[in-house]
Amino acid sequence: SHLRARGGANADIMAEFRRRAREVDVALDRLVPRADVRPITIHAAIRHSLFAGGKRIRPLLTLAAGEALGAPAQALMPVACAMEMIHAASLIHDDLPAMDNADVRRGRPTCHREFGEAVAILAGDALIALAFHVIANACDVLPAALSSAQAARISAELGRAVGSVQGLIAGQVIDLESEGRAGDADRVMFIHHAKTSALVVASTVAGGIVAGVDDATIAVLRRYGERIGLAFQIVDDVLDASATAEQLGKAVGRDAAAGKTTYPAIYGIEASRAMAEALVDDAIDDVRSLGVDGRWLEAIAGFVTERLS
Ligand code: GRG
Repeated sequence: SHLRARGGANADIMAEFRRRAREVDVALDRLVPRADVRPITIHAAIRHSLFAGGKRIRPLLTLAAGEALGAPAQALMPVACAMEMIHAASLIHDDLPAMDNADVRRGRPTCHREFGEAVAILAGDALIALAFHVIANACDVLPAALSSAQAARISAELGRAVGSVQGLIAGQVIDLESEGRAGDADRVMFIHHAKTSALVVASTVAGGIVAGVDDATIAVLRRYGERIGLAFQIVDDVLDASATAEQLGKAVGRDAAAGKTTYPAIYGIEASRAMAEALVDDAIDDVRSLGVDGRWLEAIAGFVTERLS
């Protein structure tokens, strides 16, 4: 497809993603308490969820943006890891009985199924705190690679992505309040923006902040992140609706998705798919407008719609 030609994920790139994801795993392993340190339960719970086979998209975005723009590697990796810690915390809490009440995530028992609800809540809390610790600590131990002003800006971005009126938590609340109801286009857009794009944007922008780029470049990274974050969520919805449509033997995805607050429910499967592809194309144009070697940012954008083909 045209996406493939424009930087979609080929086998080499996928192998490189996996290699970089393993580097993130090694760094994360050093940044969280060991599983044999007391109290063992909480550290085992943190590790259970942090090392459960996540794709590491958010830290990869930080690395890709930072490297394209010349950020020092020692400062980039801890900042990238902080993004994954917040992501892991959000998934632990999302799975809790009070929210999605999920028993399984990534083919394994959810944190609370394995360690109990209290420990799962605390594991999420600890990961949120550790994320901000890791950013502050990076500038404390590596002031030449990350200034206190840069650490403050990254913390401000990340804190906003989680707690602001357009952050993860606000998105989750609107999503919970929408359950079982058909939402309008604005509501779907808001939920996707807040639940997915906010942290994708923060992860991408953080790479730019570590690189010390100007505000105009940060704005391009922000737009890129918003586009691929939204595309990512639309692709998820499309795959969901397509699977349901297939099960029901229905040709029209809109029926399969009816009554849900998703893109396919509102626009149908084909139009949703086209929207995701257009968003990815525009995100790739954003990267090209930076005038640097942005091949990894382009590849990650291509990867978002790869699952559709
Ligand atoms: C504790 C930070 C925090 C937030 C609390 C629970 C909650 C508020 C928000 C939930 C937000 C949520 C579940 C967003 C969905 C994010 C999303 C797109 C998950 C799937 O991401 P992938 O595909 O997952 O990157 P992997 O498994 O690859 O890591």
